[in-house]
Amino acid sequence: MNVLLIHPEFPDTFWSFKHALKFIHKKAAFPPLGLLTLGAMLPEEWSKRLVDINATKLTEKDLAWADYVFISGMVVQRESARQTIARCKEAGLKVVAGGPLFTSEYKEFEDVDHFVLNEAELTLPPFLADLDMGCARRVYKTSEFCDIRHTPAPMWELADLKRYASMSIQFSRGCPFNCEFCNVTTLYGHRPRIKTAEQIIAELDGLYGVGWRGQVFFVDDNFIGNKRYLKTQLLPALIEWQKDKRGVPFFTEASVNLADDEPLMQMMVEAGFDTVFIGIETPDEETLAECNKRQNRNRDLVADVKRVQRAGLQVQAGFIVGFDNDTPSIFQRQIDFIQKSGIVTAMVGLLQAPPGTRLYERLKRESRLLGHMSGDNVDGTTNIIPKMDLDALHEGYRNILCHIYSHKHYYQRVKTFLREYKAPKIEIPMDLQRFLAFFRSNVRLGIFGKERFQYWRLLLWTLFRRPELFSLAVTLAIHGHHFRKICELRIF
Ligand code: B12
Repeated sequence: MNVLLIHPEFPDTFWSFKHALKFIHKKAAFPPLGLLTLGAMLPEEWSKRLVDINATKLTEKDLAWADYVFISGMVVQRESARQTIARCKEAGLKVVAGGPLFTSEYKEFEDVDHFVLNEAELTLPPFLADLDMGCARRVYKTSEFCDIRHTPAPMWELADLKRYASMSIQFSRGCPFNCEFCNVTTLYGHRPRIKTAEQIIAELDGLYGVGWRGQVFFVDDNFIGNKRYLKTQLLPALIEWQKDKRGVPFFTEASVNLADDEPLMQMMVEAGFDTVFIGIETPDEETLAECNKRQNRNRDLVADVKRVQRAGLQVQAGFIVGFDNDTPSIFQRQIDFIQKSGIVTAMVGLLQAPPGTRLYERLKRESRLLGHMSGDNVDGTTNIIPKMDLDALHEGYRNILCHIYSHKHYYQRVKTFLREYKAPKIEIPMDLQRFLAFFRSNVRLGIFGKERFQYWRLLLWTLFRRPELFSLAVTLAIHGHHFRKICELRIF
């Protein structure tokens, strides 16, 4: 059996990093971890090929080779998934679909032969058994959550690692919190399920063994969901692992209560973490109560962010406008918060209601739903009828993005951040590619870019004040270029 594992294309979005990837000659930011993991669960005797359309083309030769196609994706890849499925069906192939897009919207994909939904650890074995007996059903799904201590390590060898800017690895699934707008608990459960430290070390060894040097993203919904295990098992094992390795820094996602735990932050930094994505959402106390983001309440969130930065973790964060409680003053308050906290990568979106969330159910009851969400939470669209006038909301949203990603304010924010940030423990060594990226940024941003004045000023400032953060300053300047392109494309 010849199987093609296909990952549809991401549109040009905030998280695609397309305009930044050009500087480092990479095709995509992250590999499709779901498909690489699925590959390891399929029968060993099957021949497998990965086609990540973000990194390579799906050719006629691939289609002619295959007997079956296994396609994955998230909602934001909907359009490319549709086109790809149509192509595969035209080529006479059987299509099996799974992953978050299909788990959320499988009813809308009529051409797919089999849906193997939710976690493949649970739904794939019965599908494979039925397929073997020639009686495979159309839909396999479950409301249970699997024990990921039995999840196999991803088949890294299926991916051409050179095409990616970062690698991904997963330690846990699920989140102990219950924010009204988030579908993580529906999809992955409330009780964080974890892999063992041994599994993670084996996965990292696998990556290191195939030659990976560079960032590794722990794609957990909330990395600190089980602090005890982190402190006693995983982080000590990672600290040990790093001792004889070079150039593999980590980053992840966590809740803001990380800021309360100095020893935990220190251990994470010691283990090689240098960045963490945190859901801040809003600086407004009442709005935090509205969306049940209790872990963010009754805090000085700016001080929390600074504490995490000072510990040695760059904070990236998500923000949302369009909550019922929001008034027109929220736009300036979000801007002030983002600028003051020095959160360089600030993902600001309009409130959307993903199916399966408590928000979705509430707005359905209130007849305030408008069909599907786009899946891109930074494109200025929403699938809800907000309380605030929609034009005012759009205008305010546009103002936030125009402000925080304007040259002046973006570079100002980078500087605010670099002032606080404790330099990371692990450096990715300078190689030809990174040197060329520096050269390209000097030309594109420093000579032809409208930001050339701010660009050189930042580099000079960093050189004199924080020379150990120089390469990070260049990276952030390149990211700023990407974010501005996305803003220009969408809303300016
Ligand atoms: C890493 C990640 C990203 C990376 C993407 C990396 C990449 N190339 O895939 C980045 C940072 C780019 C990203 C961005 C976004 N993401 Co994201 N992301 C994740 C995250 C945290 C981990 C994904 C992962 O690798 N999981 C590990 C693998 C092993 O799990 P998996 O992919 O689900 O695969 C399992 C099953 O689904 C199944 N499976 C998967 N594929 C297939 C295929 C077949 C055929 C079969 C049988 C089974 C199967 O088997 C696997 C093993 O169980 C998930 C949350 C999560 N816990 O999964 C959100 C998640 C996928 N993201 C989500 C969203 C909404 C987004 C964003 C819109 C913004 C945001 N809020 O983060 C953007 C959109 C992207 C864009 N470009 O605009 C949603 C998707 C919802 C949906 N229904 O589609 C999720 C589920 C988080 C959430 N809160 O709901 N994301």
